Order: sequence, then C-alpha cells, then structure tokens
Amino acid sequence: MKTLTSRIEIVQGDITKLNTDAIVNAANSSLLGGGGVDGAIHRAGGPEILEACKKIVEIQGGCQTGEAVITTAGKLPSRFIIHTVGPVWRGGKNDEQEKLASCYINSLQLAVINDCQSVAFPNISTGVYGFPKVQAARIAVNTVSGFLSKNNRIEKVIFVCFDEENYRLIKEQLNVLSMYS
Ligand code: AR6
Repeated sequence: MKTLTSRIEIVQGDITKLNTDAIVNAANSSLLGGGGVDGAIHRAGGPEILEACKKIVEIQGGCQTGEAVITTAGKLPSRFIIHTVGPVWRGGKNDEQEKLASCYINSLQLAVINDCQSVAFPNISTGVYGFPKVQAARIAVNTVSGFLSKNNRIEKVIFVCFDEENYRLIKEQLNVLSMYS
C-alpha cells in the first residue's frame, strides 16, 4: 500500500497538458466558460466540452458553488473534465473555506464514481475569485489528503500550480503533511 504523501504530487505548469484520468476545472456557476484555467481548458479541449456543459445546464441549470459536474475532455489527453465552482472570496465570513473544501471533496467523489485513478487539480479560487493563496493551499492539501486517507480508489492526485507562489505554498503544505504521516 502506497503512503499518503506518495499519492500526492505537485507540478508547475499548464493543467491542459496533463494526462490524468480527470483534470479539474475552476469554472463558474454558468458552466459556459470564462478566463483563467477555465478559458485554457475550453480553448485546448475544443467545442465538445462546451456542448457537454450546455447539456448539463439544460438539465440542472448550471452548477452551485462548492459542487462539481463531469464532462468529456474533448481533445485533451485526459478522459474527463470535472468542473467545480469555487467560492468568490468575500472576506472569509461567508463559508468560503467550507465551500472551497467542498470543491475538492465533490470533485474527488465524482472521480471515484467514474472510475478515475488519477486526478489533477488547479489552485481553485486563487485567481479572479481572490481567495487568499496561503489559506487556499492549506485547505487544498488538508482536504485532498483527508479524502485519500479514507479512499484507496484514487491512486494519485496532482496539484498543477500555474504560478510560482501557489507552487511554493502547496509544496510547503505537502512538506508539513509528510512530517505528520
Ligand atoms: N493550468 C493550471 N492553472 C492555471 C491555468 C492553467 N492553464 N491558467 C490559470 N491557472 P482562475 P478562479 C491558475 O482565475 O479564481 C474563470 O473565468 C491561476 O494561476 O482560473 O477559481 C472562471 O470561468 C490560479 O492560480 O479561477 C470563473 O469565472 C488558478 O488557476 C473564475 O475564473 C485559478 O484561477 C474562477 O475563478
């Protein structure tokens, strides 16, 4: 049985290049695309992803903050895109922390249901949604490690950090984790 810390990796770069079973998109509740990582995924994956999102919108009218939905990955190397909607930071007294944790949990649950063994995450909410990066890194690593410790179906989670600061902060949190596990 692999150790918890060996099941979590970190890389710096563009998540659209990853060939994990699923990559997670930091979407918005319309599911109809946007900038940042969302824009990059739709651009690189082609129109099939938006078509699949539109079908979900027809059925359930979008996606609430903290929830997640799954679609094809279109032309991308991964099998699925899991679209989750992070919280907009409004000072920290509006359940932002719980909602961010829910994004990670609900995404991983969807990955398990769809037989994914590997999942790549961007740093949800730390771009235009303005979540403080230090707190977001702590929530991301604690939530993912907590989930993996109770679920062996996911073999690998990769944090794909686009910017230097998130890379450093997630790395720090992974170092803390390795001291206690
Ligand atoms: N690969 C990995 N990470 C990336 C990439 C990429 N190609 N591009 C940017 N990032 P953001 P949010 C990082 O703003 O804060 C969209 O318009 C980026 O450096 O993409 O959750 C949606 O439609 C940052 O650390 O997402 C929503 O409206 C992280 O991804 C809104 O933005 C998240 O930044 C969601 O805001």
